[in-house]
Amino acid sequence: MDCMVGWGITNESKAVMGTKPDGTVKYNTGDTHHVHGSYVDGTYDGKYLFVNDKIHGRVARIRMDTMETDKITEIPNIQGFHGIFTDKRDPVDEKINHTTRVFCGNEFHIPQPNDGRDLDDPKKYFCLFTCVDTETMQVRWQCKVNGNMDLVATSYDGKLACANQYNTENGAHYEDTMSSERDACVFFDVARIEAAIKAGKSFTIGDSKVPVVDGTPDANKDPKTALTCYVPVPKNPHGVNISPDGKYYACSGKLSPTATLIEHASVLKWFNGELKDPREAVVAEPEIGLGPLHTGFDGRGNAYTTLFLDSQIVKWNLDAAMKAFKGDKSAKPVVDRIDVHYQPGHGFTSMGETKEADGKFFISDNKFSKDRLLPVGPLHPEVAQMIDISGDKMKLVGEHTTWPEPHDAIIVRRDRVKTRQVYNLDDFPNAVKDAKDCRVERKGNKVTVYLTSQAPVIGLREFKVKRGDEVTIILTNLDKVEDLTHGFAIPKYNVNFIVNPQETKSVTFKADKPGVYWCYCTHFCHALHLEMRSRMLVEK
Ligand code: RUQ
Ligand code: CUA
Ligand code: CA
Repeated sequence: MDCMVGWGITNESKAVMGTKPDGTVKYNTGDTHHVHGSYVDGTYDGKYLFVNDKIHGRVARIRMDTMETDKITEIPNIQGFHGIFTDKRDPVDEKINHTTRVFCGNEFHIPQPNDGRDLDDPKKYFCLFTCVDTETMQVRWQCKVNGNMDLVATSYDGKLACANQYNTENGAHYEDTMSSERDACVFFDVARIEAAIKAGKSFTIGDSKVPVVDGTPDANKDPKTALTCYVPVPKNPHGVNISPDGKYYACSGKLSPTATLIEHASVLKWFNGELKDPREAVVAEPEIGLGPLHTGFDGRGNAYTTLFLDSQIVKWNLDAAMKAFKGDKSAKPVVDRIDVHYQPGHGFTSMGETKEADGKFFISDNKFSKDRLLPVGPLHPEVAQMIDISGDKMKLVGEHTTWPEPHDAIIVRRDRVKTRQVYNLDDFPNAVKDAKDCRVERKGNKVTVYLTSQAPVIGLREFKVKRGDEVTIILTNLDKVEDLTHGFAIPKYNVNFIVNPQETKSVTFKADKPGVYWCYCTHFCHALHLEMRSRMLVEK
């Protein structure tokens, strides 16, 4: 719930969030981690952003023109939705050079269906990798895998999606999750999965109608028909990111001081039966420091990885790492290090997840601030730090506090962001288009109050309802001036939302308390902002 915008309060936001039969919002908690944009030709098209909700397994779509969430999809059969990434083109129809899928990695393995069966048998639990359609926001398919998935990455040719996995042991306790020396980065052959589903080689789980294919290692031993390929990576790896040239995936070791570089072309070769062992797709594994987590690229052949334990960003060169892997003792992969404050998690470069990586900036999202700021109580703000990576040496150039904990972000070049500043009145079927149309309409005990706001006036100076009425207020902001937002709050009725220029929003509530209630503007809009009010008169 966000009173600043009325998210979770207005009928429009409730429709996006989903409601329970009693009309209340289904979930009012969330746990977002990663955000990624939609693509055309390997770079951001400025249309959508997608963000995951780990706790409830939901994916939200944000319209980039208004920077508002317009759809939320709850994914069936999963718990703990961690990594998310959009595809970058269609693997089946190469002419479609834009995003139509968003891939969702599932972290917590559960019994399937999770209806009380197999509670004490974690070896029977499993995770699902999910594909959601970016336009309809319907779930297209799911793929059963071994292990717990962390981050998701996608290739520039649309052929592969992948996820790093830290619990290929399928352990239920942390010591079990660390029992093997290697886990994996699992690759999904998107076209093959979709062909298998078309051919009806799928099953369903519980009440869900989503087709599921089997992507477990045992069912995918023959490369020529395999839907998945598990490339071993040491140990409880964290993060997987693809280089802007589309050639390499970097997986961080987390519990190993290494990064693992996996070659895209080699993974494709494995799927074609030209490579015997997925291990042959690993082309470098440099030692880079302690607790490596996430990697950004500069488009000049260098990678920048966050080191959680060392509290550093390490810059390493891909070519040198590949030479060293082949045995060249003179090759030195690590070229620079810089301290950050402290314990970085995600790190990312400007436009670094597109073909247009510009090599200008890297941002380190740090998990601890410790002594960095004035003490403000037990809960410290965290810091994000900006590093200039344009030269040979990394330079810290900016720092700001953030809410705990800054998780992930992308840096998008500003010409890719084309927002609109004023809504279109016609986009809202329920708009009150003229202040003269303000009125109260009653049907039985259902009352609709049509209101407008135009600084400093709310369309009705007062309106009367009866105790027990179900009241819907529809409010259109008739101001056309950029940034001229009005708010609307009703004390004791838990109503507080804003309406932007030329926008319409509505709220519905029960008039259960008789008396006078001053409906007031919450957003400083005019010299007469404090005077911008109406009265709701509730008869007893
Ligand atoms: S991830 S802090 Cu799993 Cu976002 Cu790394
Ligand atoms: Cu309208 Cu303040
Ligand atoms: Ca493990």
